Amino acid sequence: MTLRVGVIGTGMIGQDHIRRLTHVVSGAEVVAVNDADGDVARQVAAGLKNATVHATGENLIADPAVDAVIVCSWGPTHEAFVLASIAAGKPVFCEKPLATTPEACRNIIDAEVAHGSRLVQVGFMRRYDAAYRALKAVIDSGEIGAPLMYSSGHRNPSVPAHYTKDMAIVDTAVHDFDVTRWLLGEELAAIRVIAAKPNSLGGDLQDPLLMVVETESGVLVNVETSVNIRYGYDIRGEVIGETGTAALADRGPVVVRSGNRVSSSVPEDWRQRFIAAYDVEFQEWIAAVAAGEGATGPSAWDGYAAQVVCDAGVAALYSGDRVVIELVDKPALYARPSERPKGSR
Ligand code: NAD
Ligand code: ISE
Repeated sequence: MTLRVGVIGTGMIGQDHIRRLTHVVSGAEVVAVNDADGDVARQVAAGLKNATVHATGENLIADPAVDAVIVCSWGPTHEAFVLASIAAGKPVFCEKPLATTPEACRNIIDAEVAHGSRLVQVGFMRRYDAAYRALKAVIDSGEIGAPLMYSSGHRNPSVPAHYTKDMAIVDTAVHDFDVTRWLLGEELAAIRVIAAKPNSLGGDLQDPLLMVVETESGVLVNVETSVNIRYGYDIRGEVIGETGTAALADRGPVVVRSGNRVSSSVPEDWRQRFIAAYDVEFQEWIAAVAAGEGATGPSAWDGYAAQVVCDAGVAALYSGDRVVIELVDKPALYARPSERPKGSR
């Protein structure tokens, strides 16, 4: 059976996801689209076989021809679209952030808990990347002993003109916070943010930033964001364990030795670096929804936890203080499968 999906937000990532849903992954068809810019939505729909253009995201969610919703609009719009999808009882894949404040994320958690089973998945695609999965497998195997430190480098060649100072934390490092929680299997407990000597190519931005994060068990994590580094889109990760280390390997399928130099390629942007991860992310989401599971990937709790770290990070950036990260109690719905109470999904 083909899953009929509606996509809200047909900008950069919305179009990329529509391409993969239409031409790469199997089991889904984009039957409806919406964008605040109607011309963009109509242009995108023109490239699809049979997609309805809706005037609002709410109309798309209510459309009986739409089985599941994908939200790719700007962050501040996410809460309303995810809540409307839950109210309609439809599975919803929401690009990061789940919502732009911890309170808004909690509204989503409350609605999903009241619904009684998972419907929401957040677009933290790094969990589907082959290199990150291999890194997690090494950590979980115990081969390098207990993790003591983790280093996470997040480098963008440049960022758009509307990118503000806080975005290095809430738009960029949010991925590092999520993947750290996932790799280490624990919550983050405190954060400090230190601005380095500013990159002259970054205008008024405080770039690069160094974030020093402590996990609940005391693992020390450093997150570096450099968002004007020009040479390419480079994602680094290295775990220091008690008896060994494990790191994401350098990318590039080929290494060239020539003219007394060794070189390989660096991706241009997130679309190229994580192209396969996004494909796996959607293939697994489609399978879960088709199996009636609603969602099995990053949850509303994961979206909430990452957002609380972002909030604490922004406070730390402005105050210079070490800010403690405090989460509410985790609802049983988000316990790992083996920990879930019998009868719940
Ligand atoms: P974009 O600006 O290219 O596209 C966003 C689109 O949403 C625009 O076309 C805009 O008109 C539309 N929009 C805004 N408000 C709307 C509304 N109320 N209803 C319908 N449409 C509306 O931005 P983008 O780069 O595609 O980012 C979109 C989302 O995806 C953001 O939340 C961003 O953080 C996330 N994102 C995730 C990744 C990732 O690696 N997972 C990468 C890039 C972007
Ligand atoms: C963008 O929104 C993403 O999510 C990318 O993965 C990230 O690398 C980039 O910094 C963000 O702006």
